[in-house]
Amino acid sequence: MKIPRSHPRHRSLVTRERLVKAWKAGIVVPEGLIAHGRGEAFDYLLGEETSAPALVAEKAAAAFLLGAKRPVISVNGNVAALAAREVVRLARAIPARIEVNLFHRTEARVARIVRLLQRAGARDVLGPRPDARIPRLESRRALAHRAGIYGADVVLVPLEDGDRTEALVRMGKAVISVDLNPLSRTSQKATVPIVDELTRALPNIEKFVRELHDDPEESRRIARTYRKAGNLRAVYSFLNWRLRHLARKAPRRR
Ligand code: PTJ
Repeated sequence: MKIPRSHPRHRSLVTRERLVKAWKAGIVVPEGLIAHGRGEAFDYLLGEETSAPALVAEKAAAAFLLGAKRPVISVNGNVAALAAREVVRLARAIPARIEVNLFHRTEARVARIVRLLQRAGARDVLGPRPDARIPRLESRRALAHRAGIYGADVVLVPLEDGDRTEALVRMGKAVISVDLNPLSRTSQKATVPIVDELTRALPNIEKFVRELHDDPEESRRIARTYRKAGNLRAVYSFLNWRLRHLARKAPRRR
């Protein structure tokens, strides 16, 4: 479907079309379309812009990734469809490994997502033939690589489900999430929850990675002084401010 450029929701409609196309191509699962709708609803409330607290979390994420010995970026269907290029650019800047890890795992879909990432410039993508299991995780998301998520010290998990975030934290890893829902179990359980839209968050993290690359001392300071509870409180305050602002702007009578 051709979406007119003049449509006030052009970007949102294009993104939706992209996901539907990716669903038809066997990259995204139908559940991924539902997840996207949920994300969009939160993005409306957040004003469809990166908030100041999200920016703080993105800088902290960059610092954690730069301080890691074995950083890994986990990719699922939605992430591949919306941000394959952004993932590859970020992985190169850190540098980090990329692993395809799916909740609704089939080997055919893993292979398709690996190919998509390769077309976006990725090399040595992990995902097929996993050789480890994340303990106490029943879903097929438990299948992982020793050279990737299983052995990582810092894992970036965009659009995650809470179970795996919790399981990875239990393994002693620092988990960075990207999830527009500040109330999700993922946002609650992650070490560094980023409440922002994926395609805004990844380039922001990359920008901070490039800025902090040559300043390890500042990077360490940022990671040390980051406070998750305070940051999430700031996200709630921002939402509160947004809603009050909208209430003030709303017409009093017809
Ligand atoms: O490809 P698979 O098989 O691994 O499955 C991927 C999905 C996304 C279906 C799976 O991980 C899943 O079920 O996720 P959830 O539990 O629905 O959580 C997805 C979260 O991502 C929700 O809390 C949404 O608010 C959020 N979200 C959706 N789209 C975006 C987003 N957050 C940031 N940016 C988005 N574009």
